[in-house]
Amino acid sequence: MKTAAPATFRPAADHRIAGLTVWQVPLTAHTGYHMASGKSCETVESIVVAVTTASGLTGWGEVCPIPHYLPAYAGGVAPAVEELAPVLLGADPIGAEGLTARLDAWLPGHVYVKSALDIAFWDITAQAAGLPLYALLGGRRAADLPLYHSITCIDPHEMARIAREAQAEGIAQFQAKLGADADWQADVARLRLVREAVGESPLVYGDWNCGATSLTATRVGRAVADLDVMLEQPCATIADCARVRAATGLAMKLDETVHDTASLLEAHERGCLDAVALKLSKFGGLSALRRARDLCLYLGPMMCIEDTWGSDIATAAALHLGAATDPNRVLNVCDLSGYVAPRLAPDGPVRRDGRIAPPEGPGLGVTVDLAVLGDPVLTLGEGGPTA
Ligand code: 0XW
Ligand code: MG
Repeated sequence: MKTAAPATFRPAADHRIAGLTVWQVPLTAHTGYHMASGKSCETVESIVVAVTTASGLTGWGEVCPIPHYLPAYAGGVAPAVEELAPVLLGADPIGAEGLTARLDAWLPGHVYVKSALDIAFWDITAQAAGLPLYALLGGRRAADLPLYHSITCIDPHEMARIAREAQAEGIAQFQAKLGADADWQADVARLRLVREAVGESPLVYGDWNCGATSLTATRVGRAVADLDVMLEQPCATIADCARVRAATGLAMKLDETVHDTASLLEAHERGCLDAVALKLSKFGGLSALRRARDLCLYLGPMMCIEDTWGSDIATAAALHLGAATDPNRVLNVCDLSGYVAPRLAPDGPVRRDGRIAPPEGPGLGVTVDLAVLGDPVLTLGEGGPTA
């Protein structure tokens, strides 16, 4: 019997990449934001990428590296996009993962650059499907998501005041930055006063951003071992963080040192992965973060789904993945766009009663304000949207 040849599927539109545009936008924090080892994000450069298709779609991406924080810097994005142009122009972004894999083959590493591009590919894919991005990342699992509030490392009493203020707005998770003044007893006071300020039920944790030795972190941890607090990334290696966890008995969240499958597995094996920060630009975009999310569902840590810093595009991308993740396993998300000005998309989501929801339109669902972006630093192919 003769069977008919399978019909070749032809997409209704040509979604190949026709143009790329890159902007650099300074974001200024509403209040000072100090971390250990002199790191701060008063004003940092965010890189915005628009990927336009022959079919007329525009996919948006954003990466905002904090200086001295991770192996990433804002000035590296535009040259890397230019280096990747031969692979990008004319390529099919639909499905995102395939094209991001081709970028990895052409230019290994540079995951923070790929993060912005990969987010834009997902935005295009979901717009082409006419669906909000969360629908392609597993489907909506929660109406909205719990936020944490990050508290700059300053005078302990001031930090307690900020915690109370955020709590009055509905926040129930508090990240106290530690170690900025290299005074371990001040860090003890920070954890005690914030814990006391918000009462028994909320989650309180102290984040050293790699800035402590295992000795200092252990002294602080043992001095507050009577409290219900979690420690975040005290030291610069997973091994040292594991020693602090074992010596203090306090739950541990890892952030900077966990950025791929191997580091997730190592942290899990060393027993110091009670919680984890899954940041888009640390792993390499939504494709990589979706895989990390799935591995974490198996390994067991509670997940903070966010990015390093940024405005509405990075925030929306993380919220879509957060909303498509088992809510029992989402520790929290971050409204990065609420910490900084300007807003890239005035219609982007905002915190309400300590919670936030992803945008509802097709794709990322944010309307980027071109006037805020200024002049592009790079235009390739047919370029992109103009004001
Ligand atoms: C990356 N940060 C400095 C900004 C977010 O608010 C959280 C924080 C961290 O290191 O966890
Ligand atoms: Mg952290």
